[in-house]
Amino acid sequence: MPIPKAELHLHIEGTLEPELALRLAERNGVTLPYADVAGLRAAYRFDDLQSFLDLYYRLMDVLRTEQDFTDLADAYLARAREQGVRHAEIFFDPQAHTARGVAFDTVLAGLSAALDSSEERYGITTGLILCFLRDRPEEEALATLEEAKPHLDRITAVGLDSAEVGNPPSKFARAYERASELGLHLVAHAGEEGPPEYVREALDVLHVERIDHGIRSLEDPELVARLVAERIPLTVCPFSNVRLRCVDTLADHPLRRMLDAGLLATVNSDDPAYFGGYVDENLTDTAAVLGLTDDQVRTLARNSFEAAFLDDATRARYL
Ligand code: ES4
Ligand code: ZN
Repeated sequence: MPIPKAELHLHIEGTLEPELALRLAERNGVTLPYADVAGLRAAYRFDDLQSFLDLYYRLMDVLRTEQDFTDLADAYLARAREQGVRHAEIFFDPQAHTARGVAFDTVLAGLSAALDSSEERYGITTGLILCFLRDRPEEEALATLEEAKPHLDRITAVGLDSAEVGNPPSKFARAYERASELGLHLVAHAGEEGPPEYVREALDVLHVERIDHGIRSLEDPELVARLVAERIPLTVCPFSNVRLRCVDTLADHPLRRMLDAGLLATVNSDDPAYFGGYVDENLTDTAAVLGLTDDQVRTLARNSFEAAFLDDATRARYL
C-alpha cells in the first residue's frame, strides 16, 4: 500500500491522459492532429518548459463542457486514491480556458462537481488553487480574480504558473495583494527554470506561503538558510524536473540534498499524464534512485501534510 500523503503540486489540466483526450475530442467534435493513443503519446516530446507548455495548452482544447472538467477531475481523484493521496490541493488555469471561450463558471462548476463528492467517494479532501498565467499581463490576472469572487468559498489559494523566465513574481504584486485581501492563501512557482532571485521575490514581494518547485534555491546558500529558518515548504516534482531538463537524470535530482539541508520539501507529480508517473511513482522511484532512507520517505509524507492548507483538526487526523 502506498504511504498516505498529500499532493500539493498538481495541475488538473496536466492529468489529461491521451485516452481521455481522444474521447473528449470525439465527444466535442474537436479535431486533434493525432489518429490514436499511440500517435498522441508519440507527440509527448518536449525538452524544456516552453515546448511542454505548447503541447499542454494545445491538448486542453478538448476540454469544453462542465462535464469534461468533471470527468477530468474524477479520473485524477480515482488514480490519486490508488497512489495513497488523502488530501489534494489542485491547480487550475482559468485563463487557459477563458481565452478560448470556455467560461470561468463552466470550469469551476465542472471541477467542483467532482471535488464536492471526493471525500465521500475516495476519502480525499481537496482544495483548489487558482493559477495566474505569468506570461500574460497582470491586468488579466486581476480580471480573473474578479471572476473568481463569487466562488471564493471553493478556492483555497492563488498560484502562478506557465513560462517562468522573463516573467518574475514582482509582475504580479498587485494581483497577490488583492488575493491576500480576499483571504486566499498564496503560492507561486519559482526557481523551476528561473533563478533564485525569483524565489526571493515570491517571498518578499508576493508574500507566498509555499514555493512550487524552488529547486534552483540551492544555488543560493543564504536563501536556503532562510527557507529552512522560516520553514517555507517547497513542492518538488522530480519527474517533471527530469522531463523538462531542469535536472539531467533522476540520479542527479537535488531532493536528497534538500532534505539534508533541512528544507521542508514535499514530492508531487506536477503534470502526471505528461511526465511519466503519478505522485507515488515520483516518491518511490526517486527514493530508490537517490537511496533515501525509510525515515526520509516518512518525513516527505509528513511534510506534505504539514505544508497543506488544512485546519488543525484535519491535519491532526492525517499526521
Ligand atoms: C507547469 Cl511544469 C509547469 N511549470 C510551469 N507551469 C506549468 N503549468 C503546467 N505545468
Ligand atoms: Zn507546476
